[in-house]
Amino acid sequence: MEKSRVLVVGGTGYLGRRIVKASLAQGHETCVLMRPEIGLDIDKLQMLLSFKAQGARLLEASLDDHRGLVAAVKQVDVVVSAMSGVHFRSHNLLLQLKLVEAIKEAGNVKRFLPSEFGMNPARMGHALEPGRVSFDEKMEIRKAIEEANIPHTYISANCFAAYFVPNLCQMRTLLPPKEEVHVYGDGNVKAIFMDEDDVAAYTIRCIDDPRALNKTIYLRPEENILSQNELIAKWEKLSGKVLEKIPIPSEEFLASIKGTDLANQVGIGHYYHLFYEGCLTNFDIRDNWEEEASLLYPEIQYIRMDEYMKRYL
Ligand code: NDP
Ligand code: GEC
Repeated sequence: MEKSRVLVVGGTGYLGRRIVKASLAQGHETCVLMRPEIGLDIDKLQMLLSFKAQGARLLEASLDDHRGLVAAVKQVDVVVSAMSGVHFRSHNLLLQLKLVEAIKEAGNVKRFLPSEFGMNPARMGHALEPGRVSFDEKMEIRKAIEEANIPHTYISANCFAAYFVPNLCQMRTLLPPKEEVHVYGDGNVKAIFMDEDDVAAYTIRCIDDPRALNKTIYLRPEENILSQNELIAKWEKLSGKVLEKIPIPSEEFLASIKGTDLANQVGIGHYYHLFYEGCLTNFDIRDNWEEEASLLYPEIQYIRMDEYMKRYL
């Protein structure tokens, strides 16, 4: 199949850099937005230069420069945004409205993938304050996309492994617990965990697939649908150590939202929906505007979570 020209926005970010890598690896002509706001961020600049060395083209424009953005967008067929949506990082999802405006005016873009890559915001209408703002903002971007009739794909990527797996779903750390682990409720609620490079690989597979046009694509590979207890058991087996399990009843967990900082309040809300409510797995994918990526792309060999954890041993 003929390859697409892809523009990645947010390309130096945690997910964005992996999307750039996947786009190059899958043979697409890959452009990365270089924002003049880069200033003295020497690491960001070096990363952009390394993309260029790997064959990407750097297109310079600020999100505040409408004409520059339109000119950049006109050079590609597909735009993938991986702008930040994490509260303890920079977090600027609504800036994507400027991107939508530019794509609308340019009129040539065959597919836009906004920054989603988590829970499906369309299923989070009941989400707790203050964490719900990120879902509300993602829905606001969807509304702008759909009102402008921009062809799109929404990627529901579930839990990025590095945020949830090595720490066995503990908050405020990314490292494996050494003695004890706090368990949400009975620990048996199923969530879904994804290697971040696999998120990027599935995302890029979707960009020119008519089956993903104007659809939500869930990344839900069978073997990565796991409960917290199952993750803990995998780590105990790998490490050869047994951890003490400390259950947290849901009321106690929810009460801990009081008196903590905003980023942590957001986190507590998200974890409540994920690990008590089961918001990633308490529904079937059967509506015809939704598809599952590992069924669409069985040739992608996704990383299993015991394999993922080995690097933390
Ligand atoms: P990052 O925090 O790494 O930021 C990505 C990029 O956003 C940055 O590199 C930068 O782009 C851009 N950006 C940040 N601030 C600004 C600003 N003020 N103006 C313009 N651009 C800005 O993002 P993540 O990779 O963590 O998140 C990407 C998506 O993935 C989000 O939608 C998030 O919700 C989701 N996510 C999902 C998780 C999960 O477990 N499912 C976990 C983490 C994130 P540039 O490269 O141009 O400088
Ligand atoms: C699974 O879906 C999502 C996950 C999503 O739709 C949006 C954001 C996320 C996560 O990215 C990192 C954040 C956020 C939810 O919880 C993560 C987090 C991890 C928040 C607070 C923490 O203390 C934390 O410690 C690892």
